[in-house]
Amino acid sequence: HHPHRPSVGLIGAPFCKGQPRGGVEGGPDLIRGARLVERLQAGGCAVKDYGNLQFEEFADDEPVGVVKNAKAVGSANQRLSEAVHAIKKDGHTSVMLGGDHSLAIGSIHGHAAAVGELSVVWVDAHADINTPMTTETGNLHGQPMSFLLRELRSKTPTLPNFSWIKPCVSAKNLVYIGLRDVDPAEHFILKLLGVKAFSMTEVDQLGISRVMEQTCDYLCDKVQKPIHLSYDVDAVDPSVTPATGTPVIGGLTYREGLYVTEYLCQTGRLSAVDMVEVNPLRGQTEQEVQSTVGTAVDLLLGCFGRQREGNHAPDYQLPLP
Ligand code: 6HN
Ligand code: MN
Ligand code: MN
Ligand code: MN
Repeated sequence: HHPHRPSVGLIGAPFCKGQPRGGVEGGPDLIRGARLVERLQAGGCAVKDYGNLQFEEFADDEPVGVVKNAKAVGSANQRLSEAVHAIKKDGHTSVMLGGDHSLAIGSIHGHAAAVGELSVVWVDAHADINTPMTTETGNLHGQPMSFLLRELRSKTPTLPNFSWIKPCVSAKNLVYIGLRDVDPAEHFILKLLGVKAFSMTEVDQLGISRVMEQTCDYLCDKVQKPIHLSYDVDAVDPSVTPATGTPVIGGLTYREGLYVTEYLCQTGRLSAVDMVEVNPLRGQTEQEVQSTVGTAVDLLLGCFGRQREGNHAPDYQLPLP
C-alpha cells in the first residue's frame, strides 16, 4: 500500500430505527457488495473490516413525547461509540457505513472519546439538529447534532438509554454543507449558536471550491484538530442518489459531492467518516439503487485518495518492450 495512505477501519451499522422507513439497515452490506474494500485496497489503502454491529431489540420502546425508538437508538449508538473508539485506538481512519443518520451520535462520540477535540463537517440536505422538544416528526435521525453539541446540553432532555452521552462537539467546530431543507426551529438554533453553514445557496454563489477553501480556513486554527466527515447521501441531488429516505430536490451534483471528499482528503486530517442513509428499498429501479450505492462508494474512495486525474501505485513500472 501507499505508505502515506491511511489504513481504514470499516464498521457496518445496519440500523434503521432513527426513522420510519425499512431498508436503510441494508446499507452496509450493499456498499460492501459494490466492492468497497477491494477498491480501497486497489487504491493503496490497508483495510480492516470490523464487520457489522448487532443491535439490541426493545419490546417496550414507547414514544417519549413524540420521539420514537429512543431506547433502540440510544443502545445502538452506545455500541457504535465503543466500536469507533476501539477502531481509532487501533490506529485506523474510521469508516462507519449506515444505517440512518442517528448513528452519527455514536460515531462522533466514539471518535471524540479516542482523539479529543475534533472538527465536524456535516454534508446533508438537512441540519439534523432538532432537539426532542423541537422535532416535528419524532425521528431521531433528524436530531443527532443536538445531543453532541455542548451548547445544547441544557436544551435536550435525557432520553432512555441516552444517559451515557457526553456532548463533545463545540458549535464553532461544526460546518454544514448542502443544506436545503431546514426546519424553522433548526434554523433558529443555527443562528443562535452562530453555526457555520454553506447551504445550497452558498454553493451556488461561491462554487464548491471556495466553499471547501472557506470550510477549511474556518476549521483550521493553530491546533490541527482531526476532522469527522458525516456524509448523508441525500446531500447529493436525488437525480444521482435517489435511493434514500428523505430526498430533496436541488442538491450537490456528483462532481460537487466528490470534490468535498477530495478536498478533505488532501488536508491529511480526515480521521473518521460516516456514509449514511443509503436505502435500497427507496429506489424505484435497480438502476436507481446502483447509482446511489455507486456514488456512496465513489465518495468514500474520494476520502481516501482516489483522484479523477488518474492513479498509479508508487512502485508502478512501465512494461519494457
Ligand atoms: N436525515 N428535519 C426532518 C426531521 O425529521 O427532523 C428531516 C430529517 C432528515 C434526517 O436526513 O438524516
Ligand atoms: Mn505501510
Ligand atoms: Mn442526515
Ligand atoms: Mn438528510
